[in-house]
Amino acid sequence: MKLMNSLQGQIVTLWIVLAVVSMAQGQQNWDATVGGQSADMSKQAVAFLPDELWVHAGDSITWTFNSGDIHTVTFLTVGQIYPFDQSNGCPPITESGSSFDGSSCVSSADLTLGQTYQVIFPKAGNYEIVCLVHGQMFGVIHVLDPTLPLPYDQAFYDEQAKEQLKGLLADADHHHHHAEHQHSIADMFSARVGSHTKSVTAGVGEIAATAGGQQSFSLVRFVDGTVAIRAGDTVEWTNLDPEIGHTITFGAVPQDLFDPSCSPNCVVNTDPDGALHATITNPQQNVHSGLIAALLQDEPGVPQGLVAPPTRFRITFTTPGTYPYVCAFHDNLGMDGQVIVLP
Ligand SMILES: [Cu+2]
Repeated sequence: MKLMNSLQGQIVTLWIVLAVVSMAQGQQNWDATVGGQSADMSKQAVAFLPDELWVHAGDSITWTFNSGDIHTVTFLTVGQIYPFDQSNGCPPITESGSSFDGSSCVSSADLTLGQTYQVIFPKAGNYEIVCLVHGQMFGVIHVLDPTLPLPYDQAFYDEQAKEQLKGLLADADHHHHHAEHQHSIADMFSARVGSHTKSVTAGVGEIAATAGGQQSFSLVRFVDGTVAIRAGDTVEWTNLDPEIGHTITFGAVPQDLFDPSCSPNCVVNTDPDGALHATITNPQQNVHSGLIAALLQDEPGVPQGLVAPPTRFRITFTTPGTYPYVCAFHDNLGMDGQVIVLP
């Protein structure tokens, strides 16, 4: 009996020691990552990696950004409208080390390769993490009372982040097939409307679901982006990425990246099927498509929208010459191409 008591006493003491240790660990910092990419930056993982973590109230998470493409770490309040752009997002941007307890939003700026952002979670709750640049990129942070056990440790999350990144970037081959398939459909369609049209895929992507949110893969390239045509022919660019918008930009990059523009002495018209269409008469003209994006999915409770932004951009070239172009959003990742107009 006495032995039992002493044993029980030791167990209780051990339990208290463990509890104190785990409470002390309750003020722990966790590490997670945002985005990832291949060496040439063409393949982008548009994701929080991992996108679901369990931490204790009082803990913090430090996110390290791992891609040339920009992202944000943002926690909006329940009922807050997801903004159209960063500038009316969570104003103003909150500094790294801010606390989020659900009562007011916190958000990093647009961050890129090597930058970090930390958030402290003082209050238990389940909080969605979003990126204000990419609407289909989100996850969840479960903040538990410090007396409750946590299911995973840092080593688990490190491994999971690595696996998820590998999985997303490995989708690349599949996506190339996808692009070629679409390409041939576009050519068939073009053949019916006129044989003088060339198609270029302006980005390809795919969204993957996880239990905690969504992650996606993007090929940030003009697929077969260098084309040779005859004067008078038309090139058509189509975005096949459900996550990332692109531009097709010849000449000077304008201030306003989201709207189409053309100068001097040219206009961007809208074709009957909703595609934008410009005519370039010389290599000195500046032609900008504005945002070209795959149509967004409908969401329950959200009003039916216009069929916008445009999915396709067409340019008819009337004059022989060499016409280099870029995506004004992703020039830094090497997203460019060239149109060679033969007589
Ligand atoms: Cu782009």
